[in-house]
This record gives sequence, C-alpha cells and structure tokens, in this order.
Amino acid sequence: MAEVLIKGGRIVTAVDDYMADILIQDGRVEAIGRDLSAPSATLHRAEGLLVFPGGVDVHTHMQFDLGPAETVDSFESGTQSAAFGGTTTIVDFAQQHKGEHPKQVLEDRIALAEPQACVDFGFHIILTDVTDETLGALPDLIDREGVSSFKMFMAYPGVLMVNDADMFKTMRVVGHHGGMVNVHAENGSVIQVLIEEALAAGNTSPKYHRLTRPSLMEGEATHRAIRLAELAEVPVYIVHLSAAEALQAVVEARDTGMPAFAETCPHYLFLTEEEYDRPDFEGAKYVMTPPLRDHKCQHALWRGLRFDDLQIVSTDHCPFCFNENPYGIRKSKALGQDDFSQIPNGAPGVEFRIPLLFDGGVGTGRITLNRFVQLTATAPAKMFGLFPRKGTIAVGSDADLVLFDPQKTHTLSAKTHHSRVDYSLFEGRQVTGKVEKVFLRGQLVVDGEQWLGRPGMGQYLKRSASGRVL
Ligand code: DUC
Ligand code: ZN
Ligand code: ZN
Repeated sequence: MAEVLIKGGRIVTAVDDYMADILIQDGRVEAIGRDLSAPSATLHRAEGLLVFPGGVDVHTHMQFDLGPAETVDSFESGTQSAAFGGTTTIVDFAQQHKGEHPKQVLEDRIALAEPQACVDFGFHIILTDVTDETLGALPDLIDREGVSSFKMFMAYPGVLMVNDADMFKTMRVVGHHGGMVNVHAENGSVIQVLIEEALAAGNTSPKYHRLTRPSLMEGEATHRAIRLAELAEVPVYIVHLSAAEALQAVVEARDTGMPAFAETCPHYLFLTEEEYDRPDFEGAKYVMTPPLRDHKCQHALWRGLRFDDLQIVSTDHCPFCFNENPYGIRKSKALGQDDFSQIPNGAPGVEFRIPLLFDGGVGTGRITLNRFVQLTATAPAKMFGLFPRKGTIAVGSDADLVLFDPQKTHTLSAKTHHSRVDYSLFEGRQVTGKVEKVFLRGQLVVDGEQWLGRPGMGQYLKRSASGRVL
C-alpha cells in the first residue's frame, strides 16, 4: 500500500485553517491529525508551507482545433503546465461540429487526452448543431458518461453561434436531466456588424478587437441567456465574464433566487484595455474574447468575487503563439497580421492562476485565504460535479495537494513556464507565493523545478450533476 505522510503544514480549505499532518494511502487522504506517524510512509516536511487542495480549472482548451487555428498546448504540455501551477484537475471542452454526434465527440476527445494527460480531466461538450439527435443524446451523456455541462456560444455567427430557439430547447433538456448550460454571452450578430464596419474603414489593428466587442453587448447577451435559462428552468453558468454590465445581470438574477453563476479569469482581474495599444502588433497577445475591459469593470469583478456574485476563477487557457515559429501559422497570432478579426481568440494562463490570485488577491487583502481556495478549487469542484472527491482536503478525498510557500517571491515569465506557448500575458511580473510541491492522488508530480509526473497518469473524471450544489 503506497503511503505518504505530509507533516507540519498549515492546511487551508474553503472553510478551515489549521496545523495538522496528512496521511495518504492509495491516492486518498486516509487521516488528518496532529502528530501522525506512519513508519513505512514516504515523508514530506511542510513546516512554513500552506497546504491547499489541488486547483480545479474548469475552463481550458488543450489541443483545440478552432478551424483556421489550433491551440499550441497538447494535452501533455498543457496539463504539465497546469500541474506546475498547482492545478491538478481541468475540465476542458469537446466540441461538436455540424453533423457530429455528441457522444462520439466525447469519446474522440477522451481518446486524445487519455494517453497524454498529466492531471485528472473532465469535459464540457460544446454544442453547435442542435438537432433532435443532439437533444436525444444529452440525457445519456449526463446520466452515464459524466458530462453534466454543455457550452453554447451566443457569438461567432455562422461558426459557433447557436440561436435563441436552439439554445432554449437545449436548456430545457439539460435542466430536466440535472445538467447545467455554460454560455459564452456576447451578442454575436451585432458584433459582426461592428467588425465589418471597422474592416471596411481600414481599421485592421488588434485594438479593434476590443472596440468591436463592447461591454454593453456582453451585458445584453448575459441578460438574455439568464432569461432563457429561467424559462427553461436550468442552472446557467456564464463563462469568462468580463464586463460590469454582465455582472449586473448575474447579480439581479441571483438576487431573485435564480441559479445563475459566473466565472471570471485572471486576465480580466489584472490587465486592462490599454494593452491593445502596444506597438508592433503586440496587442495581438491580448486578443481573447471577451476583450480586456476598463478599470471600472475590473473593480466590479473584484467586488463580485468578494460578495460571491462571481463564484469561480478559471483561466480560459487557450494559447496561440505570438511568433509564427516554431509551431507554424495555424498555432499563431500572426494569422491576423492584416486583419484583427483573423487573430486567433485566446490567451495562455493555466500555470499562473494560483500564484496570481494568491499574490494579487490574498496578498493585497482583496480576498481571504479561504475565499482563494473556494474560488480556485472548492467552488469549481462543487459547481461541476466533482466534489468532494476534488476541491477539498478531507478524509476520503483524492490526495490532490499543493504545498505552497507564501513568502517566496518569483517572476512570471514565458522563459520559465511549462506551456509550449512563446509568451506570457504577465511577462516579468513579480509575485509572492510559490507552488513548491504538487501531489496528484498522492503521487508527487512537481517538486520545485523538477517534473516527476508522466503523461497518461491523469484520469478521465465522470462528473455528477452540475450547478446544483454550491
Ligand atoms: N471563448 C472561449 O471560451 N475560449 C476561446 C475563445 C472564445 O471565444
Ligand atoms: Zn467563449
Ligand atoms: Zn474558452
């Protein structure tokens, strides 16, 4: 029986904060207590360190084919990067293309991820083709295949966008079977008009990405998504919320008792729209959707995190290289050199979520240590049907643990991160608080700068109901 003993750490969960030892047996937490002893166990000393549950990032896009572009992280490189950042579970996406059966889409994606994954993983399914066959497949996916959340896009007309009628039909089925809908909420049709006008006027640079995606249209779509969900009686989760107007729609819904939820991402919390003014096409690095917003929005997001109007911080890790080489133009921002609308939408971040939120959230006093764990591990696990196996430190839970040095200062950089992407949104930023050791089901995978994990050790997670317990 593989035994591991972690001694002398300060255990922090979403609700607790105390000194104790943790005994791990066969990948699970066997005991938590003072002065535990297990002579045959491998010992790790944790004096001076915080012990968190492994992070749960419910919004990543590894090895993701978006048509003209493909994200540059494989499941192997992306999950290794996640582990170095203290994240031991991801929920990624399996995307349905026109005519595809959602179950087949899921099976293909699991087959791609399984031999490569270095952390545990689940999938949301992106629905783009709402037919009777698609709708008929959903109950089985929820009840038997462990997929209880389905993403739909209100943006990207002609590519990913689902109209209101199809969205409503999907919501009704998903709600009835214990699932939740995730919505990319932007008014795609109006945004398309603005994009075409900008290009016709010769406005092709990255800053027009922001100017053609106004926060008002995120607010409008968020309001609409919530109203449709209300009628369909389904929990709704707004992904990558960036705008104060969108947050307002979520707050109003929650105030009336609706199961409306939302996540935001570190880039919206720490960066603002000024980044698009960088010279030499550098603004393209910040082209993600929705775009970076102004300081007023940023302030509203921090307030939302404090008061639980926003429940989760995820990364939307969707990396494309800045330079065309070494992975070629399909994996690079250079696709949009002459036309901002062709810049692949997405940015990296899976490795820096925990250090950034610790430094810029806990370190600045904006959120408490318990809230930090809630936002990065416990709430995502609960929201997406993974709790209590994931998201906390408790007897019987998977021993996914992060030993974290709250005093150590280090610099975030693409030179030292583990993603394949060639830039960082946070290049050169100094943060205090560093992931020292990471355990995945009791196995030490990260030890300082050393990688001890291996591809294929991550397991597919069948999830239970989403959006029901928080
Ligand atoms: N939405 C996402 O969630 N990820 C990448 C691009 C997008 O529009
Ligand atoms: Zn999206
Ligand atoms: Zn995304």
